[in-house]
Amino acid sequence: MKLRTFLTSAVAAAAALAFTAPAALAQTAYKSEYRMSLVLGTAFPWGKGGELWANKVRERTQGRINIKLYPGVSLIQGDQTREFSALRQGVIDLAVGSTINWSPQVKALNLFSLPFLFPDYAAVDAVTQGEVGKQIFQTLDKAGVVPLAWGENGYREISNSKKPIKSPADLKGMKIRVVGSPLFLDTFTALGANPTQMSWADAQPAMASGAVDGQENPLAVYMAAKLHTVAQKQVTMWGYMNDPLVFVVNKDIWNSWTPADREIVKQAAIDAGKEEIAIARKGLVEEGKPLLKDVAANGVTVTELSAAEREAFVKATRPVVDKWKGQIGADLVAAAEKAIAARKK
Ligand code: X2X
Repeated sequence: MKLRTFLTSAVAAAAALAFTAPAALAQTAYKSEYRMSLVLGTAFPWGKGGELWANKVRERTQGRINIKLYPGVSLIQGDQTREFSALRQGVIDLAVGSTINWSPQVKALNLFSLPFLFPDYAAVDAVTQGEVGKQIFQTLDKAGVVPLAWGENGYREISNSKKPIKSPADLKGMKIRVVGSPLFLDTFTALGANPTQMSWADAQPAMASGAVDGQENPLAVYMAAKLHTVAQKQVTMWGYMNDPLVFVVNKDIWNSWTPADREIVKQAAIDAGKEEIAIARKGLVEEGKPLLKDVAANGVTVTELSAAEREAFVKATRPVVDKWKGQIGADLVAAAEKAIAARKK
């Protein structure tokens, strides 16, 4: 081809491309596989939620959008605190992620980690499914991801290998594994414990070896991970915080999809989120909380607190709530408190 002919056709091709409708362009940019990050796999409600989402998207797009699951946050070598940055940077295409793990990057998400702010599931729903939830989604959007739906890891209960925890005094000096979020260090320090941050991947060997005495996670996680086999024979139901999950997509990936496909992915996230929340609450919302019996059946002592016993934990952690309100946003915390007070029980 002569140079002139080549240039002419190159210009023509560029012009044709420029006039192609954006939707058609986006179509050509679809990847053969999209990568979804998860901390916990499909043995857990969390991973199940990711799987439900991926399957619905594959079916409803007739395979145009094909999502592969990467549990154990394997796309970022198991370091769950890097998940949010990796999502923004495009190392991760989609995620079902914990508000705790993203809270160092998105301060508003610390709302859910404020100790004893959410007394029950109705309180959680009043916040996530209401105006405050929308506001948090706007914050996430500004932070560089596309949030689509809420899910739930669950109410985090404390376990340990030593003794029943009934008061802050029982926690004194106990080495407790916590997630990589500064608010957790404050909470457990206020309770007189000795908190130590580590990833979930490192936590289980640390429990097995006795390097840590205890941890806190939802009972569904405790059961699926069989934490009674790593010396965690004491569980206290204190319901100090609920850990919502968020279904999100990387912005560039989102923009590469047609509006119709975006709608499918969003609706699939909402549907999967609802199903996932029901799975996460299974055994805890029915009469007599049957999950507690399943836990006890493994030779575990399950301690339930009286209102007065629980109040001692609330009181001890009050300064943590006061300290963090400003960082989270006093208005946001006040709006959440108002929504909780007005909830339908
Ligand atoms: O690390 C944890 O404790 C876990 C699995 O619950 C989270 O990712 C927040």
